[in-house]
Amino acid sequence: MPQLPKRYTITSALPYTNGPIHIGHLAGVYVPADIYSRYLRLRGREVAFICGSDEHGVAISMRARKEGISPREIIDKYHTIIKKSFADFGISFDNYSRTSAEIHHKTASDFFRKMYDDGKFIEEVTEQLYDEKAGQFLADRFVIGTCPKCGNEEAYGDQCENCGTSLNATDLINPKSTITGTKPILKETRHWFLPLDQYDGFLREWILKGHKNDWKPNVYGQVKSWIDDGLKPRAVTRDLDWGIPVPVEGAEGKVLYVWFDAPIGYISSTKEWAAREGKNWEPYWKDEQTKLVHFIGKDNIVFHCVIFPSMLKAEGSYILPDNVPANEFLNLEGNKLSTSKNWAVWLHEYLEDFPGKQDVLRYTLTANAPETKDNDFTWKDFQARNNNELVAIFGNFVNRVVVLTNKYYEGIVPQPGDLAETDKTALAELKKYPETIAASIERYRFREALSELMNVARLGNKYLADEEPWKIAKDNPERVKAIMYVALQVAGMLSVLSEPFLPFTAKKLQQMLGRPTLDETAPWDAVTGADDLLPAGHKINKAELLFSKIEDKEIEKQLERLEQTKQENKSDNNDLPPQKETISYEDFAKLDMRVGTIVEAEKMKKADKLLILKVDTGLDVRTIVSGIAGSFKPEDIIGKKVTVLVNLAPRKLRGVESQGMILMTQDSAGKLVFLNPDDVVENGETIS
Ligand code: B3M
Ligand code: ZN
Repeated sequence: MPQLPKRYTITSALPYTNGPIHIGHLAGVYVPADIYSRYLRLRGREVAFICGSDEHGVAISMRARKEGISPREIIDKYHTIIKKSFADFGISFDNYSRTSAEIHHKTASDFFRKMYDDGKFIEEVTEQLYDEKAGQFLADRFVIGTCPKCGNEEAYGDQCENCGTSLNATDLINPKSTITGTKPILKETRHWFLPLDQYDGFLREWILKGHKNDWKPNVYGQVKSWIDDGLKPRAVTRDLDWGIPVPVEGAEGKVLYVWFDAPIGYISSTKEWAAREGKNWEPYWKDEQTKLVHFIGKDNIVFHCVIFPSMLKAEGSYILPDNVPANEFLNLEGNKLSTSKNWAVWLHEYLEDFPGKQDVLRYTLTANAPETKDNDFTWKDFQARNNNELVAIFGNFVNRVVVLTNKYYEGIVPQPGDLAETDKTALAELKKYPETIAASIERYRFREALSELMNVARLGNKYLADEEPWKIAKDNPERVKAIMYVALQVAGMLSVLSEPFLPFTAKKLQQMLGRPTLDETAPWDAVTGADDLLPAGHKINKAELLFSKIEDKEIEKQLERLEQTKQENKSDNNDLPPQKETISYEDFAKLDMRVGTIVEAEKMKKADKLLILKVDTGLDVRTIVSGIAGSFKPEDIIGKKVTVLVNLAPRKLRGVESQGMILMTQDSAGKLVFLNPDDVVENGETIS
């Protein structure tokens, strides 16, 4: 078993209280952080698992404007909903605070003040974007424009969510106010800047040299590219009326930048917890022996790996994170999750439709976690994972063991007598799992860890299927005792190892097995190598179902709901481009459009977006290169009827000549859709 530090501070990103929580949040941040924390507690470590609501910043002000209520009402509303969702899904925070709390205002103010007194900021009057119509400076989400790095036209004033680059509002090309839609002017204002350029050497030494091998490649790569691009001073104050006042004279009407105060929220939340528990918070943030780990989504990497560590370094008395295992994003049914488009599975709504099935969602989200690349959640996969894995493997095994033990021995674990080779092999294999799963968790590979957990259940299932105790119950009762004893040990192991992943199930299973409550300080270590997890003579309880089948109609209901969301988005989509200028009939008649069929399709090498198609146009079979690989897999579109513009001048794309264009439109979520006539139309028919 790997040796571990004695103490851990584990943080998970503080969610903005500008909406409820959906499956993307859970999969990317909170479930992995919870698995990690629960595992460490089972290993007897001192753990502070910390979170809270992020209640400042423009995200909140904007939501308040949208709902027509005050920021205070917004944060109270969503803080309550979010906190409840976390509790409902068994996210085992030691403390869930909020950045509007007094202790946070004080901690963040003091932090700023200490840096200020130590001369760590640059104070400067610069020109910033100003909305004359709203009478307000624009920063962060109050301004959008084109990202100078990747060309995304909807980059925010502090960050481009497309390429992850952290920006200053004045970097945006064609900035536009999101309050009034007008073009901002430049106006002078005084602010305090953190001179990140002065931390270049520190960051290179600490991350680029020190964490090259233990940080995830996606995190390391992003950080390296920012540092290599050259770090610039960054304003840590704002002209806004919502936030923590800048604790300096002459700063009236100014507040701390939300990304300055929010990460300090981890510290305030730890303080709040320690005060409540009668503990000292300081070792959790200041003792070099403590391991600090930040769980976040990939859009938060720069803040946790560059800005916050530079603040901690500047302040001088804090430890730095040991790791920042950021995840990629989860999509839903092929499209990006979106709060504003309501393209999401909201946790509070999920529980209405699937009461008591928290672990099924935790399981599916972990099995599909976007650990190394963006991943997709589909309802069909959710159903299959429940029915074919949780019900058919885990649940089925446990149920057989418990039912048979009750039937044969009135629930008493039998004395096994001599063990056969197969029994010894099974027990030996079983003993390896605590270590195997631990190794995966330690490396933040939660999908891998979960699949190893399922292998424990598979081992049990296969063992019972091979030994078939029910067939020899009458003729060979001694043999059956040994078999049932071994199977019970597997169930006992499952009841401990499943706890980080499936806490509700583990609890039920522990109750069913009548395990003496695991009062050992480190149950995970205790079960490793234990020969008698459930000793002979121990009494278990009656069987209870751990999982139940999810029917097709339940899944259809969810798919219908999403379909309805798509329709709604379509009907209130005001973003349609304006009509183009009028053309003559002659202009139109120049277009030669035909019905065709895709007969071959393959990916263009080294081009993510392009497919090389062979299309039967009725006139010929020709090559068309089409930028649709983001929406379709080649094998799915062979045989599809499409509309082709056949007289477009040929052009070469990546060396392949494209002889025409397939006409496309898109659905409300941006997924491409063919204009495909009914199959009754023959290839080559003209469109006019
Ligand atoms: N509230 C951003 C987000 O929800 C932010 C995280 C703060 S962590 C200190 O993406
Ligand atoms: Zn960008």
